[in-house]
Amino acid sequence: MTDERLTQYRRDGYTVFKGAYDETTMQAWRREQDRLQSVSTGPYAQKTSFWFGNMLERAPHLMWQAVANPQVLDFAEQVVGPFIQLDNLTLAAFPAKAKDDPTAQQCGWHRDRWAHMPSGQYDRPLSMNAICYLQDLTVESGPLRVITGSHITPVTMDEKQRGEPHPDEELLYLEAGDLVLTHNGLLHSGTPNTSGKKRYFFSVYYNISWLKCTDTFDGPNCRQLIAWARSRNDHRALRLLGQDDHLQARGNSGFQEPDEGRWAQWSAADRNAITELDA
Ligand SMILES: O=C(O)CCC(=O)C(=O)O
Repeated sequence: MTDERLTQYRRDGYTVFKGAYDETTMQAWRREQDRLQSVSTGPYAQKTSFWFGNMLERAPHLMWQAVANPQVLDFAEQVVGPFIQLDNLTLAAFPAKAKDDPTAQQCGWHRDRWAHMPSGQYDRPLSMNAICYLQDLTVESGPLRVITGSHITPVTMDEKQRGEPHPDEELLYLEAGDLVLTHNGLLHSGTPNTSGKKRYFFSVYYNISWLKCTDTFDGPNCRQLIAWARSRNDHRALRLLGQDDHLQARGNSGFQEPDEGRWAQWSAADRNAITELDA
C-alpha cells in the first residue's frame, strides 16, 4: 500500500489518508478554534481573527497528535527521508460568504511555501502540507481544487487565471477527518465557503530540517515538548521541533548510494534509539 501510495504521490502531487481523525478529536479542534476566535480582540490579537498560527505552542495537548501523526510521518520520510521538521501549524475557520457576494466564486491558486516552478521532472519536495478539514467538503462548504501533476508540469497562471476555476482542475470533496498531503509544487486552491457555517481546517506544514521555520519553538510549551523528546532520545520528535542532531552527518553523507536505502536505515536507527520511559 505504501509503495502504491508513493508512486501515486509522485505522479499526482498529493495523497489522501481517508478518515485520519475521528469526530471526538475534530470536535476538540473546532472548539479550540472557536475559543481562539472568541478571545481575539484587543491589542494583543492578530489582525485576521479566524486564522491562528503557532498552534503547537498555543495548544500542545490538542495539536501534538496532528504534528506527530505516525502514518503521515512514516510516509513523508519515504518521500524525502528522515528530515521532517514542522514549518508551521495553522488552525483556521473560513467564515461563510453570501452566495451573491462577488468574491464567493473566487479561487486562490498557488503553490506552497519553498516551492519553485517545476522543470518537467519530479523533484522531491522541500515542504509538504498536511491539510485536514473538520467538516465534509461540499459544493457549499467548498472543495479543495488541485491541478494534478502540476508539481511536475510547469503550469503557469496570469493574475486573472489565479482567481478562476481552471480547465484542468479536479475538485476534491474530502470528508471530515480525511487528510490530504500535498507536494509543495502542486497548484491548489480552496473554494469560498457559502454553507452558512464556518469552514474549519488545519494545516500541518512540514519542511526539510535544514530550512528555517515559520512558527517558533522557543515558547514554554514547545520547550517542554523538546525536553520530553530529548529525555526519550526521540530524534523524529526532536526534528519536528527544529532540533536535528543528525543534520550534519546525514546532510553531508557522501551520497554514494541510492537515497531511499539510506533514508530507510536512518529512520530505523531513529526508531531503535528511542528509550521508552514508561517501560
Ligand atoms: O482552503 C483550502 O481548502 C486550501 C488551503 C490552502 O490552500 C493551503 O493551506 O495552502
